[in-house]
Amino acid sequence: MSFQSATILMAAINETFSLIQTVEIILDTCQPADIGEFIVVVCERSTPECIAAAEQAKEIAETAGHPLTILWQKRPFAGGAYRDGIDAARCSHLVLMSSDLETDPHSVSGLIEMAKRYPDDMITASRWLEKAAFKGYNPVKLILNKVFQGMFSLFYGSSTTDITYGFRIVPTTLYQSIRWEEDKHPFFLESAVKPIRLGVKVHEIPTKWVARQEGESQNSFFATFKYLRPAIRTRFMRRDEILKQEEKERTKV
Ligand SMILES: Nc1nc2c(ncn2[C@@H]2O[C@H](COP(=O)(O)OP(=O)(O)OP(=O)(O)O)[C@@H](O)[C@H]2O)c(=O)[nH]1
Ligand SMILES: [Mg+2]
Repeated sequence: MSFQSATILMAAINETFSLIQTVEIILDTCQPADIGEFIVVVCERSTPECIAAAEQAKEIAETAGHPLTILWQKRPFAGGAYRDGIDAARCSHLVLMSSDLETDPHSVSGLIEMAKRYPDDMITASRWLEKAAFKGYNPVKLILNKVFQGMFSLFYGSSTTDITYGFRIVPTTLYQSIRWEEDKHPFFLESAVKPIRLGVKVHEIPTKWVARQEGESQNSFFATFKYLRPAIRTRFMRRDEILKQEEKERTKV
């Protein structure tokens, strides 16, 4: 497979200017031909200001010649939002990111460049490749994050340094062929470990993380521990348990 263009997928619940800036920075820093479409996933809990921002972002993107779909999610929670977006994506590659500026939109062009070089692989942005990449991260969570990263990469025999961070580019068909299970934030981990279990190669690019300036995270401190479940479950899953039924029939695994 080769890189044709990217679907930029982000969910939004309480973001306004962060969502608009995310779209604007991507339009400013990426080659226009590389951006096939934007999908912004919203739900009933998304604030009216957030919906208005999504509509404004749609106008900005479409004026620049890029379709932007505002998708009302059917599955619940953060994982459900991204899973609905994955089903709707139409480009060869998919960028998974947030709309709260905690996934630096300046890194999208770097992810796309790597996807052109390694179109069959997963390229993840990592906050652990350069010093002082975290700004405003809860110090206790930071230590926990480092410990989790070490544990998970050892457990999976993978050299990835930021397996819990939901900021990456993948071949769209890869994500569409996987049977996803997590509805909530642990989906961000599931969406890294299932491809790894399938033997997909991973490359990383460095990125910086700055705490959101508006709204609040939908993930509580204690919910972080729920990442352990998909991490442990997936480690022992067979390839045919990870893939959807129709994909199993197609590839006869
Ligand atoms: N549509 C939709 N978007 C959501 C939902 N929950 C979270 N989001 C969005 O998903 C993205 C990531 O969610 P956050 O709650 O910021 O989580 P996080 O930054 O990964 O979590 P922490 O770093 O652990 O705080 C943000 O852009 C949110 O707006 C949801 O239920 N529905
Ligand atoms: Mg966030």
